[in-house]
Amino acid sequence: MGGGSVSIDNDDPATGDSEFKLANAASGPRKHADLRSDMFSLGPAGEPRGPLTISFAYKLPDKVKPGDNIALYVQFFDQSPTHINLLGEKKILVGSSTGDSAMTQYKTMTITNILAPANAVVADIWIVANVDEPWISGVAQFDDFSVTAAAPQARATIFAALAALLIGTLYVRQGRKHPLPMARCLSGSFSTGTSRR
Ligand SMILES: [Ca+2]
Repeated sequence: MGGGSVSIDNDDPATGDSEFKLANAASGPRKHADLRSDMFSLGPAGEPRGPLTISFAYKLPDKVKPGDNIALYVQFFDQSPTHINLLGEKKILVGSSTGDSAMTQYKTMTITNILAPANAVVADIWIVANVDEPWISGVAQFDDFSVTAAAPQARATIFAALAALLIGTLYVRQGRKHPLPMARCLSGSFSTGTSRR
């Protein structure tokens, strides 16, 4: 962070005892603030995956200037013992893009159908004020983040049907069975449920 500020505060949570707070009120390349979650697992690369849903609560209590937005990125990475590479990201804007200003209550934002790159194994959420998108509209509060991934129902069903055909073929040819691939599901969340004081 630079110029702006980042904190976990206890004064105005959406739920629980605390909330994340970013603030930046001055323009210029050195004036910004950002907050990044821990990385969370997406499950093994190459496995069938359902689309992700991200949900969070936000409140922009100050007057939001035209064109100002806080940018949230869901970032997808591959990972090995020697490297970690950004493979893709989903960008979400709140602020003038969502028509919010001088909010007196939190709103919940839910984004569905986010597709992770096939080779991604971990992801994080990066919340940014005044880097790619201008933000000199003061405080932005966030709480109650969650990321879920549905089991890949439709694809799993098709895959299972194909696998059954293949197994039938193999059974005829080789006289033995192969195990069915298992559909995977993940879920994770992070929030500021506990006071740090
Ligand atoms: Ca909270």
